[in-house]
Amino acid sequence: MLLGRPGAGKSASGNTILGREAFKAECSAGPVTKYCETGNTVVGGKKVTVIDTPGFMNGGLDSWKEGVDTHLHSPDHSPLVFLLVIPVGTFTENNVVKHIRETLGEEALKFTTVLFTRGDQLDGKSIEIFLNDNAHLKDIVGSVGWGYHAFSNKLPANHSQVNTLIQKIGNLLWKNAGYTCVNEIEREKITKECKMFKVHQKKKTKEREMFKVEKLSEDEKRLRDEEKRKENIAVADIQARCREKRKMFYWVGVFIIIIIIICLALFYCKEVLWTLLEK
Ligand SMILES: Nc1nc2c(ncn2[C@@H]2O[C@H](COP(=O)(O)OP(=O)(O)O)[C@@H](O)[C@H]2O)c(=O)[nH]1
Ligand SMILES: [Mg+2]
Repeated sequence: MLLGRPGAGKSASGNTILGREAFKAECSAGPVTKYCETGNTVVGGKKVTVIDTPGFMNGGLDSWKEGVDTHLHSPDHSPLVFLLVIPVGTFTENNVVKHIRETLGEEALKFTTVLFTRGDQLDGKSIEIFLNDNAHLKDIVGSVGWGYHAFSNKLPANHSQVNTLIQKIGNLLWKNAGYTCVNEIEREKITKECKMFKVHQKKKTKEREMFKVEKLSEDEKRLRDEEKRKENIAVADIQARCREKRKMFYWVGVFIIIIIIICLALFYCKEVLWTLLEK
């Protein structure tokens, strides 16, 4: 995992190790890499996963720590080795070691190598002579467990620099098994968290499925109610129309009966009416 300040050359170093432009590396005032990214390759027959990080932010989000957690929480994770990337000629790396120590514990420094970048800017000076002249950087190198290495990312064709680094890391892993977590208690805590996370995931999936079934039956019920309501309205409508028709037939019947009665009355009373009129 590549650590260091933004602009130190982490992404460029990742690309040099991978032998391709896997990560975006460019000169910028702010951090170019926003999240942890990984790339895989095989060097000297060894599978290597490079994790590029946004690096140390001044008072910002330490997403590189999230990257460490994600890696350690992933099943079958391989041990981690940290490459503390520092460009030669930088004198502002005061707190990097303190930062690693405070975030991951002293143990993490055991699995750290300082990776000097911009080796091409040493003007022919060897990295050893450069370090001898710089007490502060010498202190940093002295604080980490696995020395230093220099890269010239502007000379990616120089594979020997990558091979030497991987060999160095291979020795480190072989001897110390790498940074898996701070201690046994921490290891147990992570395993527990991992289990809890899985249980939580299962519970969430179950809840989601239940919710889906409930929602489905709720939708079905709503549909059925709606159909029933429409049916009731239609029936009520038909009944109302029938009632209207019955009423109309009733009054027409009454009217016809009255007319018949009047006609019959006129027919039977016509004699009487005639005599009355003749008189
Ligand atoms: N000359 C030279 N420039 C480099 C070297 N390594 C990185 N750089 C440049 O430094 C700038 C920042 O590099 P980058 O990898 O993006 O830094 P990061 O923020 O730490 O990932 C880019 O312009 C790189 O080309 C190197 O070894 N030599
Ligand atoms: Mg970067």
